[in-house]
Amino acid sequence: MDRKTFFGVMGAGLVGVGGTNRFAGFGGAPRSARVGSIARDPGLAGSPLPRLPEVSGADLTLTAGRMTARVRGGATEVWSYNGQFPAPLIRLRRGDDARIRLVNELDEDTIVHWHGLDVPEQADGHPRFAIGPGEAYDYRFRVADAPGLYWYHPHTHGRTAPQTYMGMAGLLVVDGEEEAALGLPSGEFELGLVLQDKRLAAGGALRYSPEMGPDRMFGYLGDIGTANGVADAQVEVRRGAYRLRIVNGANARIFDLTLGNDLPFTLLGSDGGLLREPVELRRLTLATGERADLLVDFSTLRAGESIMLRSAEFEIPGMMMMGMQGGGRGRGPQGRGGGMGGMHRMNGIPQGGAMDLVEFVVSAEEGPKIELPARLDGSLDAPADPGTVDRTFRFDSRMMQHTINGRSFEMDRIDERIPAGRREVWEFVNDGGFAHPVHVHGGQHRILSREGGRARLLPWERGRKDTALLLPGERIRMAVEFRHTGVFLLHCHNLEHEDAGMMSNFEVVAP
Ligand SMILES: [Cu+2]
Repeated sequence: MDRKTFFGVMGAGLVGVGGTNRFAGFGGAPRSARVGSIARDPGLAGSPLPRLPEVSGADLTLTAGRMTARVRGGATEVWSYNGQFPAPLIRLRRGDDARIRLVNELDEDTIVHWHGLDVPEQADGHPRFAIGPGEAYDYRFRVADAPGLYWYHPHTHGRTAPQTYMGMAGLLVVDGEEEAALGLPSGEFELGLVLQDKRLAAGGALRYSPEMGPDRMFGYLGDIGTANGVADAQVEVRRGAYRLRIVNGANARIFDLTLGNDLPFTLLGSDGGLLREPVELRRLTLATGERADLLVDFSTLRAGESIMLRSAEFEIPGMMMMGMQGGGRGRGPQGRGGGMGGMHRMNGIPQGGAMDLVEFVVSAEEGPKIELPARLDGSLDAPADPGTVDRTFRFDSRMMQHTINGRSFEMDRIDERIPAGRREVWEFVNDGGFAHPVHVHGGQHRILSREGGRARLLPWERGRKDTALLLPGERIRMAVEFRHTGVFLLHCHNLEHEDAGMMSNFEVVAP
């Protein structure tokens, strides 16, 4: 059954896909024949990809506020930082003392989380530190993390999804000498990309209006892909090597990234810096919160050729699906295996639907040639696996509830206590029908194993990780260790799940 048929026959029902064991979607060969390259006139149709404005975090003020921008079509209100949309890329150097002041000019509470950085409790952006309108919060931390791609976004309890969706999502790059020695593409040949999906109202207004049914269960899925805040993004590239530094900053959308013409790309790094060695790929799954550091060589292409970075179609076996044909509650066949009772119309392109993200148009000019070394980060060893489990966390979504070990988040409840400096193995289990990208605060961790579902680690999961995609039926073990004492968070990075309470406090205590 091909995908179109699949969605077509779902009607309004909610049905498990457990019988389908085909898994070409993730990490396999692209199935869509429509991915291709076409010769075209540069500069037609699309919107220029905005280059991210860059600032240094050594002494920085970030002011959260509303502004007007253009995503596609007319002007729309967006929320961002420092009056810049897309939000600025913050550059730090390993060893820097970061001094960042957050000023809140929104008319609701907010707080910023530095996603992936190993920072003290006071600098982690826990929602209990959220500040009100007109207030400021000072972050001070020593940059201890490996050079790599991190990001920042709000962590306001119950409001992380709308704030991030409205534009408050920025890249954070940690630079360092060990990485500079590799001679990777930089300057105009280093492109930061914040990938998201959006729904636009008539006239191009950005809209965040989740409905109780599908939006609450699947998360807020959009109709269009955006890169650095714009739809139909298009960028001219020279015939040479580019470094693409990508975050999936979407609320709920999982991207299965491919390049047109099945052009291969090289994976350099993932969440917490470079991999041990480069890996050539044609497809890479990036769940919300995850990052990918890619090298793409456009030198094999002809001037005028156009290559689309897009999310290819994929299926998630065992995932609950809702049809697009519903149209109202209580009509159509009752779903099998659904726990939702009523019928809902699917909003946005379903999870796994194809989506264009950025079009690269190749110019006649030559770009840099890069000889990659066999080793990128030689200090990154395979993590030791004791074969044990210290703690188990069950992620479950049913009846409009999203829980970890059966409980919803409470601001003042500590669910686990962990001694600082002790290496533990945490197990994440998904017995339900929804995808959960699991994010652990407190720095970088290592994924040890995956059982069930995809039943293996993917190439982009072999480096330092702070976010791990847990699909239905999967069981992931992750080695964690915390340096700073205090209260930190474990949560689902589907932002609607997170806001609904799929989040847990753990306290790191002195050993
Ligand atoms: Cu989730």
